[in-house]
Amino acid sequence: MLVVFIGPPGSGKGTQASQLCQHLSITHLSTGEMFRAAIQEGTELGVQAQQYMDRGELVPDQLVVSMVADALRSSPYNNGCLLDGFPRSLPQAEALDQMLEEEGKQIDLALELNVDEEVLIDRLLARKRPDDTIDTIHHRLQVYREQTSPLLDYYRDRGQLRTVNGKGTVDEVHQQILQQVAEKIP
Ligand code: B4P
Repeated sequence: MLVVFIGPPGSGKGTQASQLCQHLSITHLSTGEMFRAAIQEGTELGVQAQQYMDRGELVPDQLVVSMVADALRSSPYNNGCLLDGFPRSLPQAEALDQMLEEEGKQIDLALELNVDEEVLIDRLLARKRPDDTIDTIHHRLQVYREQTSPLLDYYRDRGQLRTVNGKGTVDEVHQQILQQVAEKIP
């Protein structure tokens, strides 16, 4: 089972991905977490990624795609995998499809977490991560609208998209996600 989560910053991708992966016993692959780990470890990738993350920009596609390709090659995801925060642009989605195609696989479900911007801003300001300043948040929301939201049509056209209202409590959203997963992947 291969699932991708799409949603603006603060929509709860990380929160819900952890719960779903635990529930289904599948591998959780979060590009945001991978970059934060690289920054923590002070690797070359971390140094490069940090300048983009601090500005609320997407890390360049080439860096993200090669990091994900390495992770998919090395991580045992035979039971399935949830990609949390990847893809975030059309070139990333195309690169992912190509990687999977080479292994005779494809995405089973692209799940959109839909949340109003006012709610997102409140959540992100409460989280207090270094990249959660008000200016950066506004920029990240704009980047989402411009670069990531076209993915919704990309996956809709392929019949892979399902949308969940991400505004409820963590548990309410989790229940909706389980329902979508059960309908799409019986
Ligand atoms: P990510 O780590 O993916 O983080 P995010 O989009 O900011 O947050 P997420 O949606 O996971 O929200 P969360 O569950 O934490 O990305 C960080 C940065 O890395 C990006 O800006 C970018 O620079 C870079 N990056 C990552 N992937 C990339 C890619 N593929 N290409 C290029 N660049 C990339 O929830 C947020 C808060 O809300 C939490 O405090 C949580 O507790 C709370 N919350 C969650 N659900 C809630 C609910 N239902 N009710 C109330 N609060 C809730």
